[in-house]
Amino acid sequence: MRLERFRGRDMASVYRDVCLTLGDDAMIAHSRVVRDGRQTFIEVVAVDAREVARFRKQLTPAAAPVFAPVGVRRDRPYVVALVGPTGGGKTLTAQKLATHNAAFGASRAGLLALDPDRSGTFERLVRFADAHDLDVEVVHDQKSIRTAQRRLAACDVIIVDTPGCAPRSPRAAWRAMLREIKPDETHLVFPATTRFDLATHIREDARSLGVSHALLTKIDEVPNDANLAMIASALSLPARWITDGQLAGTDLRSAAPMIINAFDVAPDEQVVFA
Ligand SMILES: Nc1nc2c(ncn2[C@@H]2O[C@H](COP(=O)(O)OP(=O)(O)OP(=O)(O)O)[C@@H](O)[C@H]2O)c(=O)[nH]1
Ligand SMILES: [Mg+2]
Repeated sequence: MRLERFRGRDMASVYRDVCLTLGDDAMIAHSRVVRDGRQTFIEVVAVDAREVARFRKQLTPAAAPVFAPVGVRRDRPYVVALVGPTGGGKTLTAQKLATHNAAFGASRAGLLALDPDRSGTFERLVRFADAHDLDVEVVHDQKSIRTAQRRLAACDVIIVDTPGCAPRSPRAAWRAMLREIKPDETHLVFPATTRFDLATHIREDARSLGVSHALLTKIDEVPNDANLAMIASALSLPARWITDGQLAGTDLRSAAPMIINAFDVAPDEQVVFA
């Protein structure tokens, strides 16, 4: 979804520009008063209303935690992979998805971690899996993937956790491992605390990983909904879940109501100093 930024001396003139460019029913995602030295001006970020409508349609059906008709056995587990920037919440979200009712209900979930660097960062995940009686595999190279998949074959769903992905290290070995796994869904795990203008950049990088969904984390850490709405629109990907806390057992929710609500209350006034 294309976000456009408008600036002017007063709200009336900025709004006129918005309507001329995006039409009368343009939606204002964000507005603020900017003080630059002695000058004060109004800045508005707006979106074409038709684009918002399209975006909402994309959100609502995708939000239902449906991955296969209940009770129908697939010939192989459904695979959901989590990728995204370092420290974004992938591992904690993997734990939540494996255990939270809002994710896969009573289905049997298994965990698969890709760790070609033998970083040991997935020990927490393994301890969590052991404590919750979940199947877990940590693979260090491509040739071990098949074996891990065989061991997890009795699961209904496999959640794949990956190392933090910095946009400038595209050749990381786990990317080839992920391609080999061919996930059914790949969620870009993206903290809502990130500046929204980085979202498009990170999404571009994630495109090569075949990202199909956005999964916004750390919603509990953002003071208002404007950034959430803007990140969601900048990523412009279907979303099933969001996370809003550090407790694996509780802090996972359906994305659609949160994000739609964020759009509805997004326009907020704030004063910043340029
Ligand atoms: N407040 C809050 N903290 C979260 C949320 N999700 C994750 N965190 C915290 O964010 C930090 C990083 O979480 P991880 O799950 O380790 O992130 P990661 O993406 O796996 O990190 P790397 O594997 O190092 O890239 C931890 O302190 C988590 O508790 C959330 O929804 N809300
Ligand atoms: Mg991790």
